Amino acid sequence: MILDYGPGPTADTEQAKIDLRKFGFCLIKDAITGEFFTESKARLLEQATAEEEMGLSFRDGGPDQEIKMKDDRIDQSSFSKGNGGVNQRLWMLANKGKCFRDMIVHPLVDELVGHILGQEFILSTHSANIAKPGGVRMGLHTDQWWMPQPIKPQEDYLRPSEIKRSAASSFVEPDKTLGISPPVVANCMWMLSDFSKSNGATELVAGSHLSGAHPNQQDQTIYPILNAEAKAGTLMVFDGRLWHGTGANTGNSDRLGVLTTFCSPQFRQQENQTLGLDRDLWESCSEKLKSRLGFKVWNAYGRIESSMDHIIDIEPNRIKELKPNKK
Ligand SMILES: O=C(O)CCC(=O)C(=O)O
Repeated sequence: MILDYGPGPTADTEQAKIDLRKFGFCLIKDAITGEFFTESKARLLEQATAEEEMGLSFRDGGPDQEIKMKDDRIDQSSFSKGNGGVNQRLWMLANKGKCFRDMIVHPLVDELVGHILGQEFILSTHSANIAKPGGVRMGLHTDQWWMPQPIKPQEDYLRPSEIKRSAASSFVEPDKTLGISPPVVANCMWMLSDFSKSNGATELVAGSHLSGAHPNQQDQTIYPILNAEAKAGTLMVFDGRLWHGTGANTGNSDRLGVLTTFCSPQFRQQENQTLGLDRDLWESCSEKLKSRLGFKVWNAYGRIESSMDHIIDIEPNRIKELKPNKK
């Protein structure tokens, strides 16, 4: 099931669907070109510089970066340049440029993410990862690490809220006779620079999406890791179960990637898109964009009052504590 080779880039979306099923990822060549490409790259670089200048820059992937704890929680200062962080992450891209909002509703997303998740899906995270020289491997993981594993009837199970990113042994070595979970997440990597092994192209293990297992977090040298090497303008779509992670940047140029991550509508979004959306953008958002951001009610979930709600308003009418009229 695990393969030591992957698919080549294609412009044929039917081939891409075959690649998704077999390898867990596909590469669409020239998915983002012309003005869309130029604007996206320029906007990303401009935003990254401004966030850095304003002390907002989030940095990870440093070789000596130490994770600091405060009150039993990871302290935000861990993810700074001063603390040894290298790769720059930008979050909540829905607020940071029309080009990024266009990625959320792109026809290739409709077709390929729709192929994995069905017609309805919502934005989980919209982020960029600028992998910079000196950045180390992120380590293989899946984007649905929180998904409960199949179990035997009557068998005790890991309580869902106790599932951890570090992957319990029952996740690393599951009982495969019980079957596997379906994908409930799909991810899109928009390559805004060439991706090469030396500049930190995404690492992945082809076919791992069908293994039912999660990668061991301690020793990953045993896996046949490939790098998603492709030209700028390529879109990589991948299954939420695929083992992947940022590669080490051993070169001297930045690797520019935008990650648009979707989940099916019954799961929780990683970024709180509905609360986080810049209120000034609401009027310009299409119904499709509002739906993808999570404003659309799905089978009565996500509603505020009536289960008949379709798209909830950004400033909903809240029925508060009421008292009947005195007779
Ligand atoms: O930057 C990449 O290549 C992948 C990033 C990733 O896997 C993640 O942020 O979870």
